[in-house]
Amino acid sequence: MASNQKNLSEHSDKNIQDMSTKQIAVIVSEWNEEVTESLYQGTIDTLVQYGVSKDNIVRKNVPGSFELTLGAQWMAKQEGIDAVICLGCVIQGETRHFDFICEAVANGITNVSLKYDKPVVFGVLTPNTQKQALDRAGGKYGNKGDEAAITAIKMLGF
Ligand code: DLZ
Repeated sequence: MASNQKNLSEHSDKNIQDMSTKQIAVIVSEWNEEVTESLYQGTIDTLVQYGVSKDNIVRKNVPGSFELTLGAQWMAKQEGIDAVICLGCVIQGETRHFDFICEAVANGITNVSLKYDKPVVFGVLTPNTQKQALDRAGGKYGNKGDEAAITAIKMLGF
């Protein structure tokens, strides 16, 4: 289902457990900062809403979405970290950069998750335009940051 048919901020409350002792790393790409800061805000609001302590959330920035994988690996290998959320926004341009970055991040994050046996969430928007990105970063289609947070929470309650 496309995200213009589902509000990214809506979710069921299944598989939600006590989150008060969970430690979550949130990695934020600095490219398309207006979008990624909104994703971050949505992520934090949802984590806190479901009982994650602000003191147990570690934020790290990376220059672009391509670097999310290594950032995720550095955080996932830390014993105290229970889940990692990766936030980025790759906007389709006129070159094949888009394809290379999206594929590398999707594969990279999957590998980190399997290697460290922890949820590593793909909170990366891949729109054609900045407007489509903003529509999904707190706009009319909700916030992918909310979705990323609830995904981490549900996987921790698996
Ligand atoms: C180079 C680049 C381009 C063209 N576009 C984006 C983008 O839309 N979103 C994003 O997060 N990062 C972009 N980058 C930067 C790459 O992710 C990466 O930081 C650089 O290629 C350096 O490795």
